[in-house]
Amino acid sequence: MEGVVVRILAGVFTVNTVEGLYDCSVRGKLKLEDIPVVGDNVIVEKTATEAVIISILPRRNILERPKIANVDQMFIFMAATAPDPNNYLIDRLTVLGEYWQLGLIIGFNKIDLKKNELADIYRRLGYEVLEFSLAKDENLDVINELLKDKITVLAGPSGSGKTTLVNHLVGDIRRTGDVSEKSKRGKHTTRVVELIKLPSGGFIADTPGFSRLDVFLDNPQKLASCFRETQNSSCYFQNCRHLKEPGCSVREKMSPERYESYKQLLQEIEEMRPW
Ligand SMILES: Nc1nc2c(ncn2[C@@H]2O[C@H](COP(=O)(O)OP(=O)(O)OP(=O)(O)O)[C@@H](O)[C@H]2O)c(=O)[nH]1
Ligand SMILES: [Mg+2]
Ligand SMILES: [Zn+2]
Repeated sequence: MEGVVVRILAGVFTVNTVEGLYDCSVRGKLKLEDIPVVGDNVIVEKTATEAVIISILPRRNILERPKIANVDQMFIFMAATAPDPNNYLIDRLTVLGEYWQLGLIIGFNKIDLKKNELADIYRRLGYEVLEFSLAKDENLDVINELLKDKITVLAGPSGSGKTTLVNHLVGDIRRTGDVSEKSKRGKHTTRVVELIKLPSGGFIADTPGFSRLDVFLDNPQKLASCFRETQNSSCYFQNCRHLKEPGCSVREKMSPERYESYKQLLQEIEEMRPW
């Protein structure tokens, strides 16, 4: 029987199959080769007393942190305020998404509280951008349609409303957290990686991860190519870092806001692995 690993907790692998959810162990022989991760398509063998994962089907991709396989798209989930949106965080996540070749959706929740000003920057780049208020139940049809039959990871700051979205979509009561009055920041309420089955088909992962830039960019050209506005322009200079070189065509393609993020990311990556 085939299924998708939706949760791993204390050595128990929960697999979604056509017959429902099964708590499985992993066959010893398979463990020697590879351990299933959330999102894996696996073959489960069922006996009268237990269910065992006997093999893992080939992965289309695997994200490192949070560890999830076969991801189709990332839903960058921000709030118009509380917490305030931050274009560096969005850019960092779009870079991750482009690097992993995921589909990208950028959403701004809580527009009942404040008008959001960042949406147009990303619309101009050609991204799918949504603005909505979960408190007012707006735009859920559009979101449902975009998530249908896909594996989507939610990524965004604590308190933006990721779990609130999941609760709206599946009508399930998961813990949401208040945003602190004082700091206007969330409290990292969600802590485990789990795929949640959507009524319309597909899965969504409400993830606590994405705190680090886990991309293995071994040269600055690769970072620039993750800024989609530069994709059709190749820089004239070899090994250009697109910083001060006069006439650099890559730098010219980025807006000032995006270029600030590029410089910051470049610095971060260079500190991580100098070349
Ligand atoms: N005003 C307003 N508040 C909202 C809206 N959506 C969610 N909230 C509130 O925002 C707070 C945080 O929501 P959560 O869903 O817990 O946020 P989260 O992104 O899952 O946070 P972490 O799990 O900490 O990463 C809760 O008190 C929600 O009720 C909205 O559209 N408008
Ligand atoms: Mg949450
Ligand atoms: Zn250049």
